[in-house]
Amino acid sequence: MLQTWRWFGPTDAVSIDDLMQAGVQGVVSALHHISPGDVWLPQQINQRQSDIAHMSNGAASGLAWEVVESLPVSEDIKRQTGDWKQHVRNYCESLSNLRAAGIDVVCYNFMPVLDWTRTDLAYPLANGATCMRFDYIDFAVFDLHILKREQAAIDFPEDIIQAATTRFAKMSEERKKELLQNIVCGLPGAAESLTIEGVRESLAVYNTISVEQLRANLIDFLAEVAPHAQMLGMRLCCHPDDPPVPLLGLPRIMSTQSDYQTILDAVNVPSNGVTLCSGSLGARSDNNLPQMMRQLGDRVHFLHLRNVKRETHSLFGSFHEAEHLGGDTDMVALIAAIVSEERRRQAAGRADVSIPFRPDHGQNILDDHKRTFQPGYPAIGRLKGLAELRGIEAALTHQSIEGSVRAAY
Ligand code: DNO
Repeated sequence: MLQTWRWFGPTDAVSIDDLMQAGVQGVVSALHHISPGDVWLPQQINQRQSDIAHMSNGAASGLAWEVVESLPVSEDIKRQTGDWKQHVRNYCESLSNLRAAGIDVVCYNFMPVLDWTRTDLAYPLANGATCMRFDYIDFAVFDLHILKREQAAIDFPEDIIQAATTRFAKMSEERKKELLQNIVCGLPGAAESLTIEGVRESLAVYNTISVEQLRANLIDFLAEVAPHAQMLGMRLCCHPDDPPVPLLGLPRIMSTQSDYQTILDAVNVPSNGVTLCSGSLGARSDNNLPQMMRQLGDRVHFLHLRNVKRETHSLFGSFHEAEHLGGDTDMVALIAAIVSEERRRQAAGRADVSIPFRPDHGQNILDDHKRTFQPGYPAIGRLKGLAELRGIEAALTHQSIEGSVRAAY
């Protein structure tokens, strides 16, 4: 497992010097300033590589840009509108430029309009830490009473609608504003930052796009870009929907194991792969992450290791981002499945034996409370996550227990 860390570029509050002290082995980054649909030019890519390769005193960091997260897919490509064909050609050109710079792994998502969605960015926990949270009732308040989406009432269970109506009646103006901001503001990695009017307009454009249509559009996109990536020797990996359910009436197509299987089978080349994000997928009680790793492992090119605690017993409901080894996903079993997959790759003589992973998100703890980070991306909370995750891998691959782990998984 290659221990990587997401770095948002020179403006990131966590510096390359910090990453070195955290002991990371590689960097995940993106050129967030380039609009979706535009080409990433060689000199822009090289500049970011140089930023990653150097510490603040100019000395070599020894770190490289290992994974692109994300090379965003434009809304036009997702809808097949406007200049979408040109955007696909541009996507292929960006891939060629990245490959020429020595970067092989590219993450993207196919979520319409919104990237990941939370109702709280700093939810206080009993021990003083804060974390990101999705409160299903607050989300219903937003959809039914703030956004006032016409079809919203048919998308929520009756008890959630009742609870949302009661809660909205007592909600302070301040919380209403905060809720709006948390849900519609461009979150880290989001391709586009949105206002409420912007959300309404963007949602309206998807009114006519069904789940089947969106899936067909993803397959059309992959039918062009995956063979190109394969020819270049690159690996593409689709990030799941976060959270993995339909939201705001938008179609969602990457929420379950069978969603992934459909897409992998439709464009059946090794470069068409998966970003296994245990936190996103783990918000649904029917997603079994170790099993997904065993079933899809062959095509998992990138891992986001994170945990969520589901707060209800339903298939989907409120959840919060737990500590990396807390929450509802059995992280030890998941890492054991990853280690097994890497063993299989080694035996098969594959070049991509070491799968890049990053500690995805982290709770704000200790000095994180005194600094401003991208929501979900504090320095110490993530460092704690990385330390715990690498500890599991070290234990599972230790020679004294390796045989028993192989037998168990
Ligand atoms: C959030 C991230 C996502 C992710 C994109 C990938 O923390 O996991 O924003 O980067 O969905 O395309």
